[in-house]
Amino acid sequence: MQTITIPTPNSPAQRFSAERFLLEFPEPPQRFYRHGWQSWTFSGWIDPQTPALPVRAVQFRVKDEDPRYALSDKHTSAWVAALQISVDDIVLVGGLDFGARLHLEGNRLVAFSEAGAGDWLLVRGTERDVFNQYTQALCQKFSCSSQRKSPRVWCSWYSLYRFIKEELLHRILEDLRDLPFDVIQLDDGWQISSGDWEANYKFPSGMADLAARIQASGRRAGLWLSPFIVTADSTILKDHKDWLLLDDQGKPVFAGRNWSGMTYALDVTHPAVLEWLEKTIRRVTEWGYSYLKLDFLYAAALPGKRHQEMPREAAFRQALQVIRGAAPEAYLLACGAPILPCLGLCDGIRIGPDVTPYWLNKPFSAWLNNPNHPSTQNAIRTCLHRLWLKPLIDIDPDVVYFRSKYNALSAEQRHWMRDLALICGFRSTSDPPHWLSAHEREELRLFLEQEVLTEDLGNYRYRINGREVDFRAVIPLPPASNVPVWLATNLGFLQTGLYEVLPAVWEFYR
Ligand code: 9PG
Repeated sequence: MQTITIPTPNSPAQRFSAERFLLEFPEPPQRFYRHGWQSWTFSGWIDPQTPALPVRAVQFRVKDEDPRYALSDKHTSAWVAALQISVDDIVLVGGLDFGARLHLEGNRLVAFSEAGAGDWLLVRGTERDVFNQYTQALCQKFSCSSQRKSPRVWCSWYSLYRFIKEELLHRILEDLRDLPFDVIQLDDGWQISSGDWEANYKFPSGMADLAARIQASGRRAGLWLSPFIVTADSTILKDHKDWLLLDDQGKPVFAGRNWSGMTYALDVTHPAVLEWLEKTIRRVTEWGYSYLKLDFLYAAALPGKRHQEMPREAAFRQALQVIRGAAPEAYLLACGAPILPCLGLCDGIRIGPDVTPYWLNKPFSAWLNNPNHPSTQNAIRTCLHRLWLKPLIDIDPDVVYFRSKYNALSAEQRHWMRDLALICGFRSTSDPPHWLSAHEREELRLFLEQEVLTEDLGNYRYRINGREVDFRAVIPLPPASNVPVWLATNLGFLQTGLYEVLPAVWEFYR
């Protein structure tokens, strides 16, 4: 394997093409910056002395990590990694092409590409400087504009979850009328199944009717879809088994478990799948939806046997291109998405796991060793480590809670999330106005309306409109645990049920 000499401090950045190379450092780094594969995957500085421990529950590994490396005993990073030699002395190795990965093995950094030779950037300097240079190099490849302004979004997920229905949305639309949202976005729960993208019985007037009502209120209508996964109850799974991505044994590739149950990945290189994809996206845009939240996108890039053999992230990119072609004017928000292959095609991307109306789901996150799982602390931590993406694409840190009703977050925790959203410049909430007190509603209005000036003070501290915010207390990861997996899983689901599902069910049936 080719060994590359470590640049000396202050030497200019290097660009070269390689398929695999090694950097050998005199000693292991003080800290290692690991970048997660997709939106939800943990990103941040870690202590390289701690072992690389897998997520303890199999069912979450696929949804949260790049499964090819999920059981690796080496710290693995997707596309880019950075090593801290000493304070303010950082070496960054950044892949500029799809399929780039990095392994840390003690004092050795091995960089390689799954997709053959690709371009790399190697740079040494301060943290800010090396990440800026990487962002600039990506900007040249994928083009980025400074003229972007993220939309302000009301999203149905973090209050109603799958318990949405037409009347409830009509009411919320009415209650929101004097709040300055640009988009009203329906999340998961409107469709017949993942795969059958038509209105279910809870939307008897159809999806076009709702889009028309949203547009009549002066906003863009937004819709959630997970176009690359199908559930067991979908027509595709019954009638088009040949559309599925297959594993080495010829079985459908499991794409993780979500709120609809077990999901399977589509083979997006199959011409019939691409044709169906195009039709599906055209249909929803014809209904009047011009903001599409595309979720569970990683499924298209999972390892597997494809109709047309090509690197998995290239297959993903090609499918995303078909979506872009079918909805050229729409705002595309990627979620659960491999980060680099979205650049230049999507307008925005989620850069962390889901927020929750509590700080940490300890059983799921701490006990199962899964910092990728929904929890407000996990969301803030990973997002803070991905702010370098901002010049390239709108960065969505997920929604901000203003409500104290049905919410176990403290005021300080809610403020951290709000401040993160201001730093990202992507502002959204899921709070139904009738869950807010008069004061909370005014806070929401101010959040949506205010002009924001932020400054990075270093070490997780920021200045926002003259006010200093310190996120240092958010960053530490909980210690490893050996609570039995079955117990942690059940207690984790119990926490989700009590804090997330119960209020939504109550709202749905009352
Ligand atoms: C809709 C949601 C929302 C959300 C997305 C995505 O089963 N799970 O562990 C699980 C975790 C996260 C998740 C879904 C399922 O979230 O990030 O904004 O759109 O899907 O289902």
